[in-house]
Amino acid sequence: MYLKEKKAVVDDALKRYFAGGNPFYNVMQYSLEQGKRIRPILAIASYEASGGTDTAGIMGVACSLELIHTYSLIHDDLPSMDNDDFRRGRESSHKKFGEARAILAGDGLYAYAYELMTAGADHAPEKMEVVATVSRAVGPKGIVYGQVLDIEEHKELNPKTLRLIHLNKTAKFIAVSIQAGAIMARAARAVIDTLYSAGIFMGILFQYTDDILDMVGKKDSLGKTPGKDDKAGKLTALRVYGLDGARFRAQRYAALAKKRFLKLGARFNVFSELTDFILNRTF
Ligand code: GRG
Repeated sequence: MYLKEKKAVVDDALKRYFAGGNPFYNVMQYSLEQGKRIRPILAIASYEASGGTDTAGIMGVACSLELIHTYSLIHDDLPSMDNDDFRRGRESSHKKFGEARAILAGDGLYAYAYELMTAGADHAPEKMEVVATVSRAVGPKGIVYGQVLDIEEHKELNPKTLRLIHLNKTAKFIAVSIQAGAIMARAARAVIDTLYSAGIFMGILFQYTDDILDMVGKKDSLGKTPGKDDKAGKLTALRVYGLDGARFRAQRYAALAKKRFLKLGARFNVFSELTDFILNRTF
């Protein structure tokens, strides 16, 4: 219910940000449709749990996270990367519009994200901190590094390398999505720091369930092609720990995240529910 309600708010805001643009906005918007909106919802949840009352005022920051995430999915699907023709339940961007436009759609989303993140004269220091935090998590110390490791061939099933991939490809961005809301609400530094460490565990959990769903998920509910990681010989939690081992470790990461969220008090209870959602998700 919470997720459905917040997803509707994010979807409405995204529509507004893409209304009245030039025709290329439609190409970018195509790939934005159908996502779960986890990252903006995490930002809104932490903003509200941290006492923020102007949710409409931080929608640019929240939605910017979805734009960055979607850019990374478009580029990940390209023939030179994961080469997947199916994403979010429909043809991926390069399949629908051709490779050149897909690359540009990703570039456009990435740049437009920072326009949305910084729009307006209010909360300038907080926005500056969000820009610094998010760009660090999605650049060469985060997602880009995770993707570089991900496309390498890993003959050795090394748990340390697996953790490094999960941390950089997925967890840092999830953690800073949570932090972004708290920064915008001017939460205390200790709260922002605790949210980061809880978010890292939640993010690793997120990638564990992604790896598990690649093995046991269904194409229709996932909206992407299952079994691809295994076929491509990717270093996944399943290859390192097996299905039961990966499930066991996913539960452990969920418990580690929840322990930290609980420390923040009842206002943050929604994060325990979100952690359980991620643990039990089927899409
Ligand atoms: C191209 C620089 C660059 C990076 C690509 C996003 C990515 C890195 C790879 C895609 C594959 C993958 C497993 C990424 C980890 C993050 C992740 C689990 C993405 C899927 O996110 P969801 O489940 O997707 O939130 P929706 O479609 O619901 O938004």
